[in-house]
Amino acid sequence: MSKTIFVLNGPNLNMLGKREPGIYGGGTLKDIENDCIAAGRELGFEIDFRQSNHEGVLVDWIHEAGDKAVVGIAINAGAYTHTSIALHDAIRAISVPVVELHISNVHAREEFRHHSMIAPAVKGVICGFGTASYVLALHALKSITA
Ligand code: CA2
Repeated sequence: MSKTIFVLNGPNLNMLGKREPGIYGGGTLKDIENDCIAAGRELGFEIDFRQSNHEGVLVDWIHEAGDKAVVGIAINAGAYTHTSIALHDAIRAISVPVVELHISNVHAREEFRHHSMIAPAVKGVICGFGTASYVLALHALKSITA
């Protein structure tokens, strides 16, 4: 039976590779998806990789993960990390383990990025390792799932 992981991406992450390479690196979201698929193959996970600029769509996908009994979620919620009670509540509403991740070290940036609305609802947080944060999040999910 395949073990599916949702890798969810929030607003503006579709812009990776086009702007701000000093903060987020020069790779595209497609490059990150390919890295996740390769890591998933090694870890025994099938990767379902998605991006949306819309908060409600992300909420729906979190609910979908709960309904489908997906093994885990790795989420880079982008700026919604810092604002979204809806994402916090959606994560709390499911029993699927969730790892929050960020490409940049949000704690070394502007103060408004220091607080995460979703951090209290997730298993753990990975940030600051560039796009490798995604692969590290998959390893974290491997370590906490059977
Ligand atoms: O470091 C991260 O992964 C972030 O989640 C990225 C978000 C930011 O709002 C969070 O504070 C930290 C931003 C998403 C990407 O934004 C871009 C903007 C312009 C060009 C490329 C990407």
